[in-house]
Amino acid sequence: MTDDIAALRELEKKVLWLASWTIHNANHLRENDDGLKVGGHQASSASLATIMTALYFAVLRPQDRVAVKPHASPIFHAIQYLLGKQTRERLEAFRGYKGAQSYPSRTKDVDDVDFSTGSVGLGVAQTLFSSLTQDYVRAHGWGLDRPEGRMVALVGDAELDEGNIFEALLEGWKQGLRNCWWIIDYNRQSLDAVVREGLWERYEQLFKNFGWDVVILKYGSLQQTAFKEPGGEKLRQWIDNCPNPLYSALVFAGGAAWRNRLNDEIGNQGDVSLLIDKRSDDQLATLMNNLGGHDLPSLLEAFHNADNDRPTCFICYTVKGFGLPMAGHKDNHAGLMTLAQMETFRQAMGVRPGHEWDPFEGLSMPPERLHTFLDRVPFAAAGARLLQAPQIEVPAELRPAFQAVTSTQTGFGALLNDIGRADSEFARRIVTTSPDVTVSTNLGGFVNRRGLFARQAMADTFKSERIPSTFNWEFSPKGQHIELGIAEMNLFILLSALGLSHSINGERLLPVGTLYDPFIARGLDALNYACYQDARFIVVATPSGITLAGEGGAHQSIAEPLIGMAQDGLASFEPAYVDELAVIMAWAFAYIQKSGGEMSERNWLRDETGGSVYLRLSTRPIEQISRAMTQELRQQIVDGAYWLRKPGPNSQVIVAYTGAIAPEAIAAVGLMAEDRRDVGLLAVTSADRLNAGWTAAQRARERGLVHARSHVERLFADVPAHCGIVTVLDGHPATLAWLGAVGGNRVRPLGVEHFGQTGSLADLYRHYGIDANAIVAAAQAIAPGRPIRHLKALP
Ligand SMILES: Cc1ncc(C[n+]2csc(CCOP(=O)(O)OP(=O)(O)O)c2C)c(N)n1
Ligand SMILES: [Mg+2]
Repeated sequence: MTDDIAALRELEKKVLWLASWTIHNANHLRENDDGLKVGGHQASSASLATIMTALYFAVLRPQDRVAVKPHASPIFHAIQYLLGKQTRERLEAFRGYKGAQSYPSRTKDVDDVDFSTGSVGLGVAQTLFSSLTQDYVRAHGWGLDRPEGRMVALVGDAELDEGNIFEALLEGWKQGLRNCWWIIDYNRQSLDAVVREGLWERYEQLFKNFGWDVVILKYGSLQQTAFKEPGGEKLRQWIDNCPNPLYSALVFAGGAAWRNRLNDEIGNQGDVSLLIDKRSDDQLATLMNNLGGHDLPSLLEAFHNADNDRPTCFICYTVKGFGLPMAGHKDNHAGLMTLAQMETFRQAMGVRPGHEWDPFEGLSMPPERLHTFLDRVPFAAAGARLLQAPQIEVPAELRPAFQAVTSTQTGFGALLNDIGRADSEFARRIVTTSPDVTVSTNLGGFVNRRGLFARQAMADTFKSERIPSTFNWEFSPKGQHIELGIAEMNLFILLSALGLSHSINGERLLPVGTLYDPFIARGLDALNYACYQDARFIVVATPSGITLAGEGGAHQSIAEPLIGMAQDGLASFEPAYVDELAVIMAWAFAYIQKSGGEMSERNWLRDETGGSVYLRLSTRPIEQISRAMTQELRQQIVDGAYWLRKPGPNSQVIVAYTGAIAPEAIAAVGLMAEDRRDVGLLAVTSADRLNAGWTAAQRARERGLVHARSHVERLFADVPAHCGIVTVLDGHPATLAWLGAVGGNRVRPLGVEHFGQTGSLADLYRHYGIDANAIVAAAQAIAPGRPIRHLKALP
């Protein structure tokens, strides 16, 4: 153990050096003419150097997973470099093209990042939901050949201002969270300032209230020894009473300043003056900086003592910028060391010029011993950390029975209910979740069949009391639905955790989450985060748009189709008919499992690379089309559009519609058939994929692949240039407005731009200009000809 501590002390020093050098190199030394010198790393990283040294080199096991505080990325990469998982080239290119990423990234870094971080608060919650996911997987009897891991978040103290952390905390308590550590880097500084006094007490109470153990590491071992000296108790009291800004200021000012201040305030109190006097300025500074979070023995003891599966919060007192000249300064967040400061630091670290990247340069322990130590680090013992899981076979077709008049939301419920009926591996791997809208998004049928998940079984009291109820609300370890509280942030972070199970647990899940479409915005950053990490899931957003009529403007979504188009890693669909939905869902369950493939030249989409899927559905019952599903139609639905009525060669106008306003589009085409030639009707099932294919095909042509054609270009191949296009959807009109640019046609995009309100469907469609009449009026405006007889005067 003594030997271990000695090696860890050496590595702590080395990690701090390498991280500081990486940042310095990126900001001062590398050829960089864009003038973008951004800090926010140096001081923040140094704050966690000791804690991360203790964790990665001594405490963590291969099965443990970590979300590293975003700005501690250089420390993380330095540790991986010492463990042989990161290259010097990438460290030299830190923050540069193809270099180590500024914030740890699962997909862009090569050194086995468990969870990406960047937008503060999200990585923290991700560990909690990953722990629940691990419980889910194991309770279903999967992955039992692997040891159970612990999910660990390294948390900035100001990061705890993010509300999503508390939303997660409450959910964790409800779900019986285990195996989760949150280690708070309590440096009492945020980006701009010093945090409020006494925050730790609030945190302590809060975490205890939610059933967590709380361990406070305030004083380091040097301080604890000093407190036992005569006068030591007075020193402790002084430390306890010292306001955060003053402590930070004195850390920055150094030993002489500590001496003056301590002498002024407690120096006349007998024994304590001796305690101060017998130390040099440097020794005094070392003592006062020796907070728990910078003391290896205290950290190791605390971590090793927490040898159980209880959720535990460690509040570790630290100094932001520890060991660097900017330590403690309130402005240090973006602080960079000057060339002169780095030179002094280099000398103090015993690093010779030209040997800055040598792993053991300047250390006093012989390299062989350090090698031997590193070879035995438990964390690195089990090889690659990103796991794989085989794909689950998905039925080629889903064929639910549905009514002649029905909605996509009802169809979705019927589809999942059908899947839930079968005893297949496919059905077993599906896990559904919803933030308190399970019943109102039609997941109830599936949940009735497959049950709710909880580690401990819980009977449905209504059922046991024999009170009739439509829904069977029984919890068991075999259940396949995770019921969440209302917080949409939690939905997306849980989907992120479930959707990474193949990589984290080596066991694939097929997650399906539901919520109301407008509330996507509520969890949007978490959705973006899930996609950024390449988590795989299907999110079903229903109901949507002003089609929600009577519910009014607070529940009617407008911008979501644009989110669906713009969100990377998410293929978005808005089908009008249930047979389309069935095709899309069968495709989606396979798509979320794909990885690594090339872009397809067929449609210029990344179908073989895979991603997540967003389905925007509706509660509006519409008359279904009775038709056979052909292979060709199936493919076109998935590619994004098909002709419901193919325009002739002399077509004057085309109506392109998406989603639940299909009946209005069909009616409009009928109304103008006598007065405009060859009217076409394009059913757009995915504006997102249609647009993405078009963009990619253009890019391919610009690179010389002259024959590249996207699906939409093929659809429009015979449309004459004079033909006008009216686009329409229950969402923002920009979603389809670009269609005019494909073949250079005039376009009039209809949709919803302003907050909705209550009313009947007819009232609202008329008011917002997406009813049949508005479509006809738009067609008349852009496709001149004789007056369209059926056009009524618009109100
Ligand atoms: C959601 C989000 N908002 C703002 C930021 C910008 N930001 C990065 S770090 C930071 C302050 C972090 O303070 P703390 O968590 O205490 O970390 P420290 O740097 O003190 O270690 C802020 C505001 C961010 N990364 N994410
Ligand atoms: Mg802080």
